[in-house]
Amino acid sequence: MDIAEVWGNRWVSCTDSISKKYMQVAYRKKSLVCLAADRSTMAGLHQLIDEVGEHIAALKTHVDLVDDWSKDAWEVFCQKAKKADLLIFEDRKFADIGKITNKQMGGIYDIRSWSDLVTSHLISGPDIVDGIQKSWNDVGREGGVLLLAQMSSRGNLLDAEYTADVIAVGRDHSGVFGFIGNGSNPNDIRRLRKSAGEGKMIWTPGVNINVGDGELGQRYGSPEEAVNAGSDCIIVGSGIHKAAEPKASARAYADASWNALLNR
Ligand code: 5BU
Repeated sequence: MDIAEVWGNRWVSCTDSISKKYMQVAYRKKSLVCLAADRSTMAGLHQLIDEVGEHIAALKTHVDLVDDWSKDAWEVFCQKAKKADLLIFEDRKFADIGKITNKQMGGIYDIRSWSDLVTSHLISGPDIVDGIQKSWNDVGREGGVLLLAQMSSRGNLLDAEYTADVIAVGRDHSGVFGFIGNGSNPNDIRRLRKSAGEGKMIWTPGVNINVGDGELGQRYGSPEEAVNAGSDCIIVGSGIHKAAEPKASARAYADASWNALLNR
């Protein structure tokens, strides 16, 4: 099957360059997996790319949880991620007003200089997206914003009305790459896909082969069901980085997500 057949409507409707890039990487690697690389040392992070890089399409980071972070070490790490054909996604969950978020893309971590994607809440209004886009623009780079339309954690306050408001802004905004959906619940994903239409990505955390409740309010749904319901990328953390054999586990998530896409 060629790439247009594999991705179907999404290939036709998601025309921005980062969506196309993601779909191409996923197609090359036969994997719709974004690894949530939640390790707190640089060595642990390097080890993850070495072990599972070939089975994942994107790498999600929390740059502020790395104990031995330094600017130089991070640069080397990002180069390694690019060499491994990975999109780099900082899950920063911005929430401030546009002009402050614009500055927070710089600062000590300088997220604008290495991220291809970032997450953002829309609680402060639509200018946050423009603030983020301006920061990439300032350094001559391109990036995409994933808006939190839903979350995977128990008791979160993103209700159906809020989700609809986020979609209404994000659907037609060229700076919005797509939406974060609740990977733990296929019905939530299905509803989100229905109102978001075909023209935006839906990426879903809260995915694990062992479904059910996780640590501290996290919830998990199955990789196949998430993709069947309309997710374009499953975000998997501990299911891979805490597995006894991360490589075999990454492979299993890649196969599950890829086969589900082919069936979809
Ligand atoms: P886990 O180990 O697969 O539970 O890791 C999930 C990751 O996804 C972790 O980095 C979270 O910050 C991230 N996440 C999430 O779990 N749920 C959400 O709604 C959002 C992000 Br948004």
